[in-house]
This record gives sequence, structure tokens and C-alpha cells, in this order.
Amino acid sequence: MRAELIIPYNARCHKTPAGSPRRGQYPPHNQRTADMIQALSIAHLALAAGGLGATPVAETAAAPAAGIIHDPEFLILEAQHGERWAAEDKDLDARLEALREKHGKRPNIIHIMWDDMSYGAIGHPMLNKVSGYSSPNINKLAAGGMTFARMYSEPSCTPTRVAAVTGRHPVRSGMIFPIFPIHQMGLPGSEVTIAEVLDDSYHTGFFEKSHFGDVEESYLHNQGYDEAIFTLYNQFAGQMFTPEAENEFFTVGWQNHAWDKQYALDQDFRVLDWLWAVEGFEGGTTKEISTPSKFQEYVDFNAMTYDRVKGFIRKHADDDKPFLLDWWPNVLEMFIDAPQETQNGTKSSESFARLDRQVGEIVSMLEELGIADNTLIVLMADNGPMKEIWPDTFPSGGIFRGGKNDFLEGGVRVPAFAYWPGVIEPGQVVGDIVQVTDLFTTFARLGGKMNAIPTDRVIDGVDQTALFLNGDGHGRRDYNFIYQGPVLSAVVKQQYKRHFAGAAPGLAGKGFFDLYKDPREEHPLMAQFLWAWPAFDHMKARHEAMVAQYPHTPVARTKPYAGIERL
Ligand SMILES: [Ca+2]
Ligand SMILES: [Ca+2]
Repeated sequence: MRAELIIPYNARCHKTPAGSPRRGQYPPHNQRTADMIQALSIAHLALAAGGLGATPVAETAAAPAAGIIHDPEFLILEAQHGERWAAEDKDLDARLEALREKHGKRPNIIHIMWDDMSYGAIGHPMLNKVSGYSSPNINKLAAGGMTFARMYSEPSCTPTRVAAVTGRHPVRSGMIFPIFPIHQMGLPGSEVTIAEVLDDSYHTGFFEKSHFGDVEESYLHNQGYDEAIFTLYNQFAGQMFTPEAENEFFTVGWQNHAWDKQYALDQDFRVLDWLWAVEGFEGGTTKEISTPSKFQEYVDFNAMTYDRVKGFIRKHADDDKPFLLDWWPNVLEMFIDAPQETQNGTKSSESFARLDRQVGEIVSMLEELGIADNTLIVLMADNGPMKEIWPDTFPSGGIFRGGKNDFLEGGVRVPAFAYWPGVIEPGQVVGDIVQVTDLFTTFARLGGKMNAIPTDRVIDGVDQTALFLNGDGHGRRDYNFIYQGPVLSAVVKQQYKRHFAGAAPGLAGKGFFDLYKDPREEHPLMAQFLWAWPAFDHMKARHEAMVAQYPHTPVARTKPYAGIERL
């Protein structure tokens, strides 16, 4: 089946591109600029011909993005802004080159991403006060760098993490839900991670929580990272599959004494021989490092990986090659045995006090090593708060409605900051939309490896270097597709959002929101948004046409724990 690209139609314009529209298509006689017609026609012809190949798009794309297959929504923006972006990119390249000359290498990149936090929970002293705790070190970074007002994650752990390292919505690789022991699945080897893109240009290290699964091809050192010490699953498996958790009713039926042997015929239903964290080096062996049988072992693993994070920075600080450090810590500790240090007192806020201190230590260390001004730090949560463990979670609600796994803003609008002294101007709050996939593309650009991004698949991540370096209003996307698992549940465009989940067929239904007027998505509208009904329909149709052209690939499923030397 041929995919159809629905091109925006603007009746005020009468210019027609070469060629006449095919049946079933909207006539492409749009546009505000001749470029737009040209780019969309090329995109459309390429789609109709059976593939949106690298060559035709390259002719119209801004140089740094050449060859990358983007969602049609980006092509529409590029057609309208490509000329301006190309000029801006030239300037950005000159600035990045000047930095490279100054420091003798491209920038180090540190991506710190933790779990399950509500928007506004950190980074702002007033909002700290609202919840009765403080994050002084991250607040300082926010004040000295950039706060993202519209950073979108995916709605849960595994999906966001996959999006960050592959630059693709996780639905495209079948990584659509959090993976637990023993799911026997993981990130397919065919996905190209940011570590594979940066390859030999960077030292690449991955530390602490991957959540990418338990099959061999998903191990991070098999996905391009030089050095990786990481959990196959999440921070709950590490502390909830313990006697302490069963005693506290956080876990039911896991411990051997808990279940009725008399009637349990299937002795293999509960798989107890599992494995949590491993260590590996690219091309080397994989070793089990920790599978906690009690809570303290979980704490010890986290402390050990933090030491390894600092060791990784020290080891590569003076090297000719820059480094990419993905430190995705297990923050939450459910059995803290220490004096309460926040007024909030939840396990989430008490645990986060430790990460805030560690972030402060990392920044001090970069300063002492003299590499702070050649290091970009991006800090963010991976999704909204986990309401299921209330009151141990960060305050749910807050500015947005919803939490982890919701397509509501509360599930996917996360606290996020970037810090790069001397490059990112201090004290900025940017309102441009950023999606977590954009980090992949932006890091590739900063690393000088845009040409290593695969061109045989859709890349959702947009290069946001201009936003990082030039600030508010210089972002390159005004849209976001919000998936829950395999379902496209909502679409955001500019300040508007449409819920597709739960909509009855046949009418648009009351599913439109103005996020400025109604950030909590409490007042669904329809009549006021009749103008936007077709526009959102077309966005979704174009996106799905591209999926038909580049179908999703399945998650990797095979025997778990292959190649691991057990403890
Ligand atoms: Ca999470
Ligand atoms: Ca790979």
C-alpha cells in the first residue's frame, strides 16, 4: 500500500508546484514560500515512489540534518524555516568550531536522567517551598543555565530511555513498556544508539539504570558504549524483590515463604533465579555485579556506580577525546534508615536530596578538573510522578494533571535543565517544545557526527543545537506525538493538544485543549476547535503514512542473560 502525504492547504495561496496531484491527495497548492512547495513536493514524490530517500531530502534540508528521515511534521517546518535555519547553522558551526579550537576537542556531554518526578519539583526555589524540600544544587544549575518549560518525555521509564539513546519514539523498536524480570526481551541490536553514532570520536560510558532488557543484544556495551555498568531492569526490582519489601506490603507473593505450596502446581511460575545488574566493556565479557537479596545491596550498588561515574570523568578529563557520560541513577530508596532531612518527608524527596548533593559534587569536580566550560550537562526526569506509590512519590498533580504512564501533560512534561558555562546563557527559561528524542540528534551534532545518524529509518529527534546555544524561540519543533505503549494517544501542536485516546469515531469529540488556558487538561473543548480538527487529523495521518512507509520493527526476544558470568 502506498503511503499518502497530506500536504497543508492554504486557500489564500494559488501557486502550484510542478506536476498535478494524484487522486486521493490534497492538492499541494499551498504555500507561504516556494521552498515549502518544493520540499513537500519532493517529500511527497519520494513517499509515493516508495521511499523517502536520503538524496531528495538532502537537496532541501539544512546542511546539518541532510539525509535524516524525519517525520513529515518536521519537513513542513523545515520547508518554512529551512533557509533561516541554514544561516543559523552556519553561525552555530563556526561557534562550535571556535570552541573546539579553544579546548582542543569537542564538548563532553553528561546526561543525568532519573525517575518519576513531577514538573516543577526541582530547579525553582519557590516551588521547592510549595512542597517542603529543597534542591539547592540543581536550582543553582538552573539559575546558571537553561530551564526547559516544555521538555516532553515518553510516559514511562523504558520508553523514555530508548527514545533518548535512539532518537526514535520507542514504538518504532517495539520497546513500548517497562521491562521486568524475566521478560526475555530488550532493545534490538539493529537500533543505533548515540554511543554507536559517536563511536570512536568519544569515550562513552553508561552508568546505573538502563531498563533496556535482559537479552544480550540490549546490553549497553553491545550497543556502542565503551564501558557500562547497569541494571537490566529498574530500581523497583532492585529493592522490591526483597524480604523487607514483602514485610512492608510493597511486594506480594515474591518471597518463598509467602505462597501456598500445597496448591501451586506450577513450580516455575515465579522465576526466582533472576539477575539485576551487570558490567561490561565493548567487545569484552559481561559480568553480573549485583542482584540484591536485601535492600542494602541495592544501596551499595548505587553508591558503587556513583564512584564509577566520578572515576569515568577523572579518567577522561585530560584525554584528547571528549566523553559522553550517561548517568541514569536509581534515586528512590524505599527503606531509608536516616534522619529525615526534608519537611516533605516522602521517600522520593528524601532520596532526591542525595542526588541533588551528588550533582553539586559532579559540578565542583568538573570545575576542579578545569573542564566545566567544555562540558554540557543535561539533567531531567524520565517521566511524571508514579502515582501508584503515593504518598512515597513526588507530589502528583501540581501544575499538570496526571502522572507516569498518562498521556496527560503530568505524565510527559518533565523537569529538565541544561548547563554549559560560557556557552549556554545563564538564567534562561525556554518555552520551545523539546522531545527527549531531540537529545540524540543534538548530541550527535555537538559531537560532529550528524553523518553517522542512520538514514534508513525515521529519526524523531530534531537537532536543537540552536535552542541550546541561541535560547528561547530558537527551537525547531512545535509538535509532539504522545504514545502510550503502541497507541498514539495525543498530539501536541504549538499551545494546543488533542486527545485521540478514548475519542469516539465519527466526530472529533471534546478532546481539544489550549494548554496555556488549561494546563491541567480539565476542560475538553470541541466547538471552539473546529478549525483544528482537520489540521490535527492531517498531522496524525501524515505521521501514520510515514509509519506505513517505515514500519515498526519488533522488540528483541530471545533467551535472557546470555553471555553473563554469574556472581
Ligand atoms: Ca521512570
Ligand atoms: Ca545497535
